[in-house]
Amino acid sequence: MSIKNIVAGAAIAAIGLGAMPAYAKTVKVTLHAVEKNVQIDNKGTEYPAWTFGGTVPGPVLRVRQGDEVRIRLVNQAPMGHSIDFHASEVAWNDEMRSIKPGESLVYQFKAQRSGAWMYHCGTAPVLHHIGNGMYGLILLLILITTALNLALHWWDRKLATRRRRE
Ligand SMILES: [Cu+2]
Repeated sequence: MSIKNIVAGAAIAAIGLGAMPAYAKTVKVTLHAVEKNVQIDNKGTEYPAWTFGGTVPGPVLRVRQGDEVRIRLVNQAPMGHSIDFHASEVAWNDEMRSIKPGESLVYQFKAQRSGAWMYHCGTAPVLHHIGNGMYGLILLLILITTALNLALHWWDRKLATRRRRE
């Protein structure tokens, strides 16, 4: 990594920190449970996946310690689904219960335990739902790791731009 990249990353992180709103906030995300064919190799092979938001894994969610997290799950699939957030401290079989096709439910918790946590569909059989694609990552960040996260986000975007040009 060159000095130019390090300086650019630090500058972007500093700008990001300066632009942050008040420390704790409410984070609202809507995820759609959908069945979708996803490509699983570079030859165009597709697999009929069960997804959060049409991708496997689901989207990376970034919240900060102290935030109130409200995830609205909209079930557009033909079977029951749910979300189990390992970052939360609520009962998976109550607040994170399964919902039927066509239903929606808000999963809500206060982000208190920093770390990188898995989220996944918790509907039985759980391993079948995870294995078919219903899992993702939620980053629960304390302030110092937020700066690191911004730098990583900048790096991700830079790599994505490079891939598009290739
Ligand atoms: Cu599921």
